[in-house]
Amino acid sequence: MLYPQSNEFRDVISLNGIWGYKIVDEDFVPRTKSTGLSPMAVPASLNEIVTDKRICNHCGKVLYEKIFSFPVRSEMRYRLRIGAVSHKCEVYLNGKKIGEGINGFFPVDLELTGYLQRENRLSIVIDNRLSFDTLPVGEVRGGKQFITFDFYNFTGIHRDVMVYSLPQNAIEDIAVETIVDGDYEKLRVHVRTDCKKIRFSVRDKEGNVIAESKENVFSVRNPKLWSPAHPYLYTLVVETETDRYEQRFGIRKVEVTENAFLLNGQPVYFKGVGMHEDFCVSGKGNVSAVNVRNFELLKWLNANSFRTSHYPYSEEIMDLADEYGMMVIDEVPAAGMSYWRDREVFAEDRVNGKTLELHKKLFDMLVDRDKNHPCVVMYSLANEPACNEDKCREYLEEIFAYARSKTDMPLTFAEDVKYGTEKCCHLPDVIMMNRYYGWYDGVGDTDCVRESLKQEMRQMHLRYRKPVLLSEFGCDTVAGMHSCPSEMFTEEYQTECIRENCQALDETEGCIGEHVWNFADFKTKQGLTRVGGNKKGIFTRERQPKSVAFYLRERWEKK
Ligand code: GCB
Repeated sequence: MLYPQSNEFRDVISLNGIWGYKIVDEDFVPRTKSTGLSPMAVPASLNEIVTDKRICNHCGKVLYEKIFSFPVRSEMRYRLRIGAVSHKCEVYLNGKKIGEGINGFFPVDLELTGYLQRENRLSIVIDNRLSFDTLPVGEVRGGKQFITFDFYNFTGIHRDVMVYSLPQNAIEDIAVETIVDGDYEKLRVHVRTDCKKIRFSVRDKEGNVIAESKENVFSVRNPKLWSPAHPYLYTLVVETETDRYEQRFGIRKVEVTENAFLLNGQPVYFKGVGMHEDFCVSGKGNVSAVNVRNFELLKWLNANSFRTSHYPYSEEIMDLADEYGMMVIDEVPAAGMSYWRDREVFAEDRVNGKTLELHKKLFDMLVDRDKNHPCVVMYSLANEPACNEDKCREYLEEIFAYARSKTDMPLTFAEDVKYGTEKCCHLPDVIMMNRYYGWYDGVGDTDCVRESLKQEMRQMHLRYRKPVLLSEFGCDTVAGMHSCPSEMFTEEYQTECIRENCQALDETEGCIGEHVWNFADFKTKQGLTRVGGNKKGIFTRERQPKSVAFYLRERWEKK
């Protein structure tokens, strides 16, 4: 599915801005214009905006409505695109249901042709409840949402909403496959359209045409490769008699060996962070200013990568990652599959075959959405599933086999169970380990960090003969809190703990990188260990540095 674009054949109309919203009953259907709506911003999370606690904590359905009109041209096709709605939704136009969304982190893209009138009422009935039939998973208990994952379960329309027009016989999809062939790079372009006559051309960064073809397989001479140091991007222009689409792409090759992750044939070390789409007031809403600020800070840190923990991020973020040269570990929204504590989570009445089917579908949707981004160097299939459970092994074996049948890209998942009890590390190409030595493990003790971490990573690497990446480590830190000697929650402790972790990694064979948890402080559900959210950020939620940022900036400059 292509991102909407405007040119002489296509148009995009934004529906962002102020919508009306209200809480609605279970069986609500927006047949007629609703009354009693209050203003709400789109994109944004309503929980960060409202002042009424009941609305903030509402678990169930919410109506969002917007009236719009524009000059409809009879020769065009029209589609609606909602970048993301958390979590499920039913979409109505002028009282008629036109489709639904099944997950909070993917676009909902629906046909509008034939439904549009002079004035239109777009109604989106959001269901924010999580269950074992959704991803991430959760459970409604006594009318309240129970979750085990550690980020706030925001409700809202989180990404851009637009109506876009397409010509008849539009170009429906483009996939650019790059194949290294001596000094040339062969491109194989897969296009979905009803048109037979297609022309391809490739423009370099300066806009010069460097290749043209009527066939879908052709060469680019002496290509400039994409990498964090040189994030070179080309533009492929696909033209038919009635349509044109410009698809950005980059040429790069990724491989995994026993000890290394190779980008364009060279070992690369991942320096970066796990992140969240999270900001004050906007919540999970896509805000361009915040996105650009985040990338400026990543560059300032000398980072070269991040993981989209724990769900796919907006397309705007993926575009910026291509441009800024950030390698992305692109994660499916499979979180919450551990720490249920009472009994196993992989069970007939919990994470089961139905969850797996959804998981497969979402993997397909992720690859379909992100396939042309050179920044994506690896897909992550889950965060911290209970991989000490036998049924989890069976489940992950299935999802890994499925994903491998769909992509050649390296696959991974983040695991957090102690060496010796893990049952799933034979599956990924790279073993991502989330470890909190000096925090959850060795509370207040940074002396234990170095040896414990080194030993566990070495054991993992030797047993599975795969590269290992420390995908989460860190400690909660209240900005501005200090102590000498260092104590937990102070900036001194965070720097000390992270330094100890990093030094262990410098001495660990097969270690291909470090992702600090987290880029910035973020909102979570309330809990005894969360004072105003998770405070493991290198930056505050407002995006100002804590002391550890200066340590990492210096370390990563040299690394
Ligand atoms: C983890 C999770 C992450 C949490 C983090 C923490 O292992 O993957 O989602 O936020 O720990 O801070 O506890």
